[in-house]
Amino acid sequence: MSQPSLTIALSKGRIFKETLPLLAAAGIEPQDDPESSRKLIIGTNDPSVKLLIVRASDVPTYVQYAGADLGVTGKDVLMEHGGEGLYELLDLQIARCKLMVAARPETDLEPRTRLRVATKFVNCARRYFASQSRQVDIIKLYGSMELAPLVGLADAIVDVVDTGNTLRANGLAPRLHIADISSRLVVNKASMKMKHAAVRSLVAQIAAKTGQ
Ligand code: PRT
Ligand code: MG
Repeated sequence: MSQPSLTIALSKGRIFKETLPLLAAAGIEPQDDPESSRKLIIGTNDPSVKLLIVRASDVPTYVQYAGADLGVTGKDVLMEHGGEGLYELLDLQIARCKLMVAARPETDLEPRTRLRVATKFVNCARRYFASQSRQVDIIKLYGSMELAPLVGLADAIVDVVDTGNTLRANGLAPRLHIADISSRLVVNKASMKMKHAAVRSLVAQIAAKTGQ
């Protein structure tokens, strides 16, 4: 019997770049570079494995609905999505950053009125402040969150932070730590059953590379 095919959803940019050595450890080499190619389905040297190039925040959705068998996605994106329909298989320990509350250094984060928080991570933000027994007003944004406190749209933002340079360049500072973030290998629940051997073998080779 021929091997079942596997599709892996991932985003171009940092996740693609940092996933390449892990795929290589499993003997998988992409046939195109998503940075220069316009193809959304990229073949590999292994005829049974294809890569799907999707928006970072769409990876869990593709995997949930079996648009892809597997996916590589940040824990931030996974926390925001909720994780329905998929299993988290491995912490790939790549694309590390922190999910933080950031604001101007002088902003009182415990004001007498409700704090206004701008973010694309509305579920994460709501859960975090609820866990602190804080009522906040959440304003959904899709990008450039750092601008919101500068123009009075919000008191604070929730965003991922790596070096902190972007915050600093905009007069903001990381203030409250929500979670340490790294990318995860996720699998569709049905694919885990139907393609168990192929998924297991891929996971074992990647796990060996990450030292797990
Ligand atoms: O860009 P797009 O809107 O399509 O999606 P995305 O921004 O979610 O995708 P991408 O590829 O930028 O990030 C994918 C994943 O990488 C995220 O989900 C995180 O898990 C992880 N990651 C790691 C980061 C960063 N580090 C990071 N620094 N994601 C985003 N950033 C942003 C940060 O918010 C800031 O705006 O990069 C900018 C530079 O960060 P500093 O702190 O080094 O200045
Ligand atoms: Mg980005």
